[in-house]
Amino acid sequence: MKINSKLLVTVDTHTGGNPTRTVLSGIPKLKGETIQEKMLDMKENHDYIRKYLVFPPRGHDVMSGTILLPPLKEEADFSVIFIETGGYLPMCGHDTIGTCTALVELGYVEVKEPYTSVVLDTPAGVVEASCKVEEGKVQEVTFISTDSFHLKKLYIDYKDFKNVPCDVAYGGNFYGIMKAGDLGLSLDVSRSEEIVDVAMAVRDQINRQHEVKHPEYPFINKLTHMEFYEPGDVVKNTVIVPPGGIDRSPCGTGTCAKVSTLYKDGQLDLNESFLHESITGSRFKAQVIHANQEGGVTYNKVAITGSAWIMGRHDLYFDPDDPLNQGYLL
Ligand code: PYC
Repeated sequence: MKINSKLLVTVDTHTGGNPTRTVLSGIPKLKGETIQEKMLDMKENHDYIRKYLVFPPRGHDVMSGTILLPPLKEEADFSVIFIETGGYLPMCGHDTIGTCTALVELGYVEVKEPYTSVVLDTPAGVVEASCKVEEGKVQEVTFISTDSFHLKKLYIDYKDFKNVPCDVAYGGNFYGIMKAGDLGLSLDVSRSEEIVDVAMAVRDQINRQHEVKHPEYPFINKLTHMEFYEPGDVVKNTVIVPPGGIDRSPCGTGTCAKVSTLYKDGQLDLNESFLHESITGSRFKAQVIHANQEGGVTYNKVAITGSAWIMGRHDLYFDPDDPLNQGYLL
């Protein structure tokens, strides 16, 4: 190995089938006093690292990960930047569950049984996670979301489908939530290409025609993810992540957006349990645990519970002479 190669050490987990590559070391010093500023510095000056980590040949279309940094807030154990093939996320639920599982099982935080607390400073705000631990193994992780809310209801014309309802809700990212059947879709793995194509077309149309803006964070200013669902006792969902992949998990922030919508519509009570099932059959449990009205918007704290598994560790060498060292996305 060349002496000038950089070494990035990662631990890889999956949460309900969706991967998280947690970067433990090897990241250059990022500029900024806050995690939002550091995320921006990484985006503007070190984006090659994200591409290197999540694009093929080291990643794939739904690869995502976390960059762990020393805590920038007193109450936090770590500050975290979330990355995926589409860019940077203010917050990610399946990554939170995956990273917390890795931090506890590998002893990066003080482990207490039966519950170990991990506090993450994320670009969307501070997230508290409680990990249920038995004999050193994390059974499940429950995290409390940053403020989640329903932004607006739209009615979309898409091809032959007219006046189709779409709830735009925020759970750490903005989601456009639509009933799959309203767009002639079913949440069947064999139709995944069609699901992705429709989702990205509808999302881009909404962004062209409507303003989607976080009231507090100016950098969260468009609809990034779509969420199709099929109703039932257990709601089946599929989140389509940019630039066009299907989340294998039920999607943590997407589930926060969904329960905020149900709560606003009076279809879910405070502390009522809600089950969300992904296209692969993996499940997250959710409940709105606190709701606060402000300026006509109901801001919710949502508790999300799910499980993750450690798959392995990587010593990844970044070779500056490798012509494909930033990977490629077809
Ligand atoms: O679990 O919040 C989530 C998430 C966002 C994008 C992919 N997964």
